[in-house]
Amino acid sequence: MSDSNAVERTFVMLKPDALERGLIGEIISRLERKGLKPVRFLWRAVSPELAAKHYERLTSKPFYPLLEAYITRGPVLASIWEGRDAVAVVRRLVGATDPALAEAGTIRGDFGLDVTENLIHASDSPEAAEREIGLFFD
Ligand code: IDP
Ligand code: MG
Repeated sequence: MSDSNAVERTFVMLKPDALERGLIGEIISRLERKGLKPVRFLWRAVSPELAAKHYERLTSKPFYPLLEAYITRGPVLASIWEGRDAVAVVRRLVGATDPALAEAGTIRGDFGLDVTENLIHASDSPEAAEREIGLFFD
C-alpha cells in the first residue's frame, strides 16, 4: 500500500504534440498551480531504443508502430515533479488514456481527442517513476 501522505516524485513527459500545439505552458501551469514542485526539466529527443524501453509493456501491441513514430518525431520535455502523493495526484490531473473519455477538467479531457496523441505521460507508480527517471535523466 502506498502512503498517501508521503512526499513522492514522479516522472512527467510532455509529448511532441504538446510542443507542436503550443500547450507546454498551460500544462506546466496546471501542475504548478496544484502545488507540485518541478525538480528538473530536460528537452530531449527520444530514439526508437529509448521508446522501446520506456513503453516496454506495449511493444507487442498492434498500435506500437504508431506510438513509436509519434514519440520519436520531435523533442519531448522530460520532467521530475515532487509533492504529497505526487504519482496519483498527477495521474488524476492528466486524465484517462483516451482523451475522448477523459473527464473535462483534466489535461487530456480539456485538450485532446486522439488516443495516441494525448499530450502527456505520467508515471503510474512510484516504482515506474524511478525507472523512467533513470531512463530519461543520466
Ligand atoms: P497512459 O499514458 O495513460 O499511462 P498507457 O496504456 O501506458 O497509457 O499507454 C501509453 C501510451 O500509448 C498512451 O499514452 C498513448 O499515447 C498510447 N496508447 C495507449 N493505448 C492506445 C491505443 O489503444 N491506441 C493507440 N495508442 C495508444
Ligand atoms: Mg502508462
